[in-house]
Amino acid sequence: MKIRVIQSDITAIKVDAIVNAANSSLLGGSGVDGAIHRKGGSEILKACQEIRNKQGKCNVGEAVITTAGNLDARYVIHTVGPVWNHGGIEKEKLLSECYNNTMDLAIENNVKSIAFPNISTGIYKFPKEIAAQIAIQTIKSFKNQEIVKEVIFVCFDTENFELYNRLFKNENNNVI
Ligand code: AR6
Repeated sequence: MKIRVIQSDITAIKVDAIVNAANSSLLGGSGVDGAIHRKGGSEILKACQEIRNKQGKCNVGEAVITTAGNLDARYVIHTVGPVWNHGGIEKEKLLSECYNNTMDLAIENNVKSIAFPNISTGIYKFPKEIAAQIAIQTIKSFKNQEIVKEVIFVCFDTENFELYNRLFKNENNNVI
């Protein structure tokens, strides 16, 4: 499994699955969620509404999969990050669960390439460095599976991009 870090708008990436930093309603919002629904079109919202009708809200740390609508991907995997709100170990575990549950769904759906935004580091105010460490550590725990071949961390803001690059550089490799 290769891991890459890029700075981009996630809606412009061509991968099997694009990950959305959603909220529990699954009905859209601002930030990356707004961008994905805007560019992906109404098919994504319709699929989210169908999931809502079946299972109700999506809990923090959980993930659901839908069509990617007009995006250049097969799927969008929506996961709900924790709001930092003073933080704590429970919040850190929930953020890790977002990456875990998203990867589990990707594997179940034979996703070969997947692009993650920096979940919870925008409106939900998770400290970027802690979030990046959790993201990288959790993704690395999937290094022995053989379905997902490429994980791309798509950083939107320069602070996250520089942070991810520093964390990978410190380890002296960005490929596992
Ligand atoms: N492509 C990639 N990353 C982006 C994009 C984009 N187009 N736009 C923003 N980001 P946020 P959260 C980055 O706020 O903190 C929504 O309203 C952004 O720089 O989108 O998990 C949901 O509905 C930041 O690093 O998500 C929820 O209510 C990262 O994406 C709430 O926001 C996450 O920022 C979720 O908050």
